[in-house]
Amino acid sequence: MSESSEYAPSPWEWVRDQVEEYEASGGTRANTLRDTGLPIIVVTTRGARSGVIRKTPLMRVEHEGEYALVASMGGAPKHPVWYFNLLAHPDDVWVQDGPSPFAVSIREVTGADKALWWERSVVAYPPYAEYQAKTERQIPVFIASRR
Ligand code: F42
Repeated sequence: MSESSEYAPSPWEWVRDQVEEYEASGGTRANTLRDTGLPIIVVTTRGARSGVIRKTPLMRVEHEGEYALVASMGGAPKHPVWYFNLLAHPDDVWVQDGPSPFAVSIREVTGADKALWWERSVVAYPPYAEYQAKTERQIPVFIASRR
């Protein structure tokens, strides 16, 4: 089942539509979060249980060719599902930042490394700070590096 290439679009319409338009335009349209003007990337994961392909837009937090994947979900009390997909299938992850997706290796950061990437994340997308303030969970951050 984990070899499935079936794509299961997000149940959230605005997310599904953003992925569709971003992909169809090679990243030239639908490449910001709504009217913020701040850039996004699209991350592909494999479902932890279903094994199907999932696509998740995230804010673009790039530094020297690496990307932070911030599991903020607007400061909700629970981690987003894609966080668990990354843990379950770390070797099946792609990032699209422009015309086409590329395979990445991922690592979750903690301690000083996380503090540094958190700072970069908040510079890229200031509301992350508010999201962390409003939830008791520690918002996880993964780093994606091109393979
Ligand atoms: N979310 C963030 O967390 N951080 C961001 O920086 C961010 C930016 C952003 C920018 C643009 C945009 O359009 C959306 C943005 N989002 C951001 C929202 C993000 O794209 C996700 O929609 C959000 O984080 C929620 O992710 P989620 O994985 O929890 O999505 C839910 C709604 C979802 O897709 N649920 C599916 C469903 O059918 O209910 C299940 C998906 C799934 O992966 N299931 C797994 C499987 O095996 O298939 C496991 C199921 C299980 O129970 O274990």
